[in-house]
Amino acid sequence: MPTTDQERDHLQKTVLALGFDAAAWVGAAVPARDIAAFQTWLEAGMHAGMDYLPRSVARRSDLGSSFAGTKSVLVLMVSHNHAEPEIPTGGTRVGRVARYAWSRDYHTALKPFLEELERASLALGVRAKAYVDHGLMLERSLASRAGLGWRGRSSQIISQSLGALTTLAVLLTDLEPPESELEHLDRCGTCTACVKDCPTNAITPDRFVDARRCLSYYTIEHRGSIPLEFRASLGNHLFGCDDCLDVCPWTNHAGRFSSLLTPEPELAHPDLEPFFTLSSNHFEKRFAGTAFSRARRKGMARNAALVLGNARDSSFTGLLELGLHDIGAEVRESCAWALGRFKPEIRIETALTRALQDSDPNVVSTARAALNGEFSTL
Ligand code: B12
Repeated sequence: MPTTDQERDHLQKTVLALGFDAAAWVGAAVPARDIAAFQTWLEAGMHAGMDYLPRSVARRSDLGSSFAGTKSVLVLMVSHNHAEPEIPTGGTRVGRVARYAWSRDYHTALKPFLEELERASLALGVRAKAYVDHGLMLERSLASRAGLGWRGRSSQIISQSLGALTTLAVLLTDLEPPESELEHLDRCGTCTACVKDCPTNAITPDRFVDARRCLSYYTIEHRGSIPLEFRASLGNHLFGCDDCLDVCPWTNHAGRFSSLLTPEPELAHPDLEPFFTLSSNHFEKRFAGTAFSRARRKGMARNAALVLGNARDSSFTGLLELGLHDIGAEVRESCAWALGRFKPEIRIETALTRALQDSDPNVVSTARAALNGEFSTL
């Protein structure tokens, strides 16, 4: 009969053999400190419009509610610190995409490997269930207590060897937990690079990210228009934001690792035009299994409009004029804002004047402000 130590060791080796970049064990008990931190964040309203989060406190505080009988967790880490794929030729490719989204959606890409791990557990007589993000748990709390890294000022788990650009997954098991926990030492020191580099000052002094100010939140999770105050700071961020992770010195120290995720040029440097021209159905088909499907067609077109407005290249105005006829009010409104960033030309003024007849009052007020030159100096 193998001992629990041997079983844990075997599964940890299986994970690395499958291609994950790091893995470590931790007990299933969630510390009161971390539940309290989560609640403080929620009570301050920092979850913005992610209403599913406050509803999940009880589930996140007890791993047994996700998988009955959980005693220990194998926390897995995968690097997405990939080399940048080449920009494909043709199209309008001026938007920046967060690196985790350069590959097929990690939720689906990692699934077969996680299923293999579940089978390997079963073969040992260990009951186990794997999750990546979908399980309701405080994944960063598990990762730092497992010793995979520390929670940096950006609130991201930073690994000394892999850096800050990583994805987490977990395997919940009924194996006895390791006797001691070795929470990783904080190695941020006096560095505040991420705090200073955040384009919207979303990182608070007590190491929370306020989603109400975070570009990652706005470009991925938020529905409807993006608040005016963040649009110029959005720059060329089309989907997600890695600014606080790119600037982290530990990212620069990290080597490139074997990865289960493969970047694709068309995801790293997408053509923005299809976001305006595809129907929602065609968008869903074309981008199925990618992270973009989370923002949906309207969210991607909204983000693209703001990126084009910030780029201020007159060859993009045709797409923005097209977007003024979009079925999504947030897309039309964002296009009106974006056109207001350009030098006033007759064609743009005519298009914006027509938008004054829009059925949506936000589109009308943004078109009016654009015609008044309110966005040209931002
Ligand atoms: C909601 C969410 C978001 C929100 C809010 C982000 C945030 N910082 O809270 C938004 C949409 C903004 C977001 C953005 C991103 N996200 Co996100 N997100 C999540 C999600 C679903 C929940 C996070 C959460 O509970 N936040 C609430 C805060 C309070 O919790 P926390 O930061 O995790 O901290 C807990 C513990 O670390 C612990 N703790 C331990 N020590 C200490 C010390 C102190 C002082 C405190 C306060 C707490 C604390 O207590 C906290 C509460 O339990 C997780 C997946 C999951 N199920 O956990 C992914 C997750 C955190 N995201 C992830 C990623 C990759 C990103 C992005 C990089 C994507 C991108 N490129 O655009 C950005 C990074 C932005 C950033 N700097 O955080 C990864 C992080 C991997 C890693 N290595 O850390 C996760 C784990 C998903 C995954 N499975 O890989 N995300």
